Amino acid sequence: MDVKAIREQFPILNQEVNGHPLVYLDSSATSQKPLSVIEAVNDYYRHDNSNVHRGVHTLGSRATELYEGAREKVRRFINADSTAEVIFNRGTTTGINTVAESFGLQNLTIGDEIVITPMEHHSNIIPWQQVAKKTGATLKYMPLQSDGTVTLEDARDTITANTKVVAIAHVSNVLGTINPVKEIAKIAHENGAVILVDGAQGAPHMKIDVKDLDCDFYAFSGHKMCGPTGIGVLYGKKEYLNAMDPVEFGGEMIDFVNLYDSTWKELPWKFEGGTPIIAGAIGLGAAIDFLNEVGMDNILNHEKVLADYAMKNLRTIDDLTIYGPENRAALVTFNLADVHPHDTSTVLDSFGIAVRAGHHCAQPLMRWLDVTATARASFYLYNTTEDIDHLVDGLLKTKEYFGDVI
Ligand code: 7TS
Repeated sequence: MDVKAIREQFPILNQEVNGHPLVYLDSSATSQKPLSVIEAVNDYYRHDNSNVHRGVHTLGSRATELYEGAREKVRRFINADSTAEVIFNRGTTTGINTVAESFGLQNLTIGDEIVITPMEHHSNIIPWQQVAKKTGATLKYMPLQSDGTVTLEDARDTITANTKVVAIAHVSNVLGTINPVKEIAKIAHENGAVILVDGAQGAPHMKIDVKDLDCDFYAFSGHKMCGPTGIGVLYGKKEYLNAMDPVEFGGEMIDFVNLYDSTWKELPWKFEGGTPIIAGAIGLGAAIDFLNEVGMDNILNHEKVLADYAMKNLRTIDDLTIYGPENRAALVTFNLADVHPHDTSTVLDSFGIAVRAGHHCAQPLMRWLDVTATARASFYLYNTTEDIDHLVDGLLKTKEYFGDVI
């Protein structure tokens, strides 16, 4: 993989921040965008902007073709059977909320169980808390091992015949844990439950085959995979999506509207009420073209090298606590002695190094780790081992700066 050539596709990376070349290590929060994505959105607004699925004028047809063409690109990217199973929305959060509000409220009742893990992002906790409150179902947590992994044995113990939904992150945005979602899907199905995979940190970094994983739902966000903000995807198996009620009602999603009753369009439009995120979907299509050109396997291999290099080198820093398992995705969450992670990230920023600090929308996991917050460096296809050298150097300087605290 020619990382230098890849970096040239990302104009934002070519700048100085606080007098230093930018070292962007916050791709788990949002990735940067290549020129082809920026241009696809620009071209759409310059030449083709129109609403979709309405009227018959030329711009409308072009916009519809581009929008539906992007859906086909997503279908191929995740190997779904049909574009009917690819719903465009605002992102992972919206996808999980759709499944919770629709499938969850329709199918769960007292005595049923929802199984999640303590490593989930708030987006994959709160919707299920709400379903549990509204239906009387019980929310259960699979335990975590001390390194922040789940075992299949624990999955088998936690998922029972009463479990109706299992919802789990493909990859933890804090620990970098890569969960065995294919095996957990099998356990869920053996118990008659459906499985939703939160793919926010999975889809950007590895080849996703929803048929091979055999997950019933897979939610992800365009902005973390080189696409624009505001666009996301919910994949769902047709048999479930067909039986689910829409959660947003209005234009675009209806077939017939009578005075007191209405009927819905077929999939996937039933779940796309209102004017959709047209430019976002087109941008996501361009992002998928870009990722395919680089190759998802190449991206994964590159990130594995970065993750190993980061672990090896960060470990040489005394007083740095690293959280999560050895075998991990390309992100490292840490704390430097008693220095508050906000202070660590502020000092790093003064050297042009962008990392995220805080609870990472995973407060239950912070409690499990027994910390209030952490700092996190996360990597993507445009990062290099030199970026990690800068991070290590920056942390050593941070340590020096806060010497009296440490
Ligand atoms: N699930 C996981 C595992 C995530 O990492 C995130 C975002 C979401 C869901 C929500 O995605 P959204 O696009 O709907 O907001 N994670 C992060 C992060 O780690 N730092 O900023 C956002």
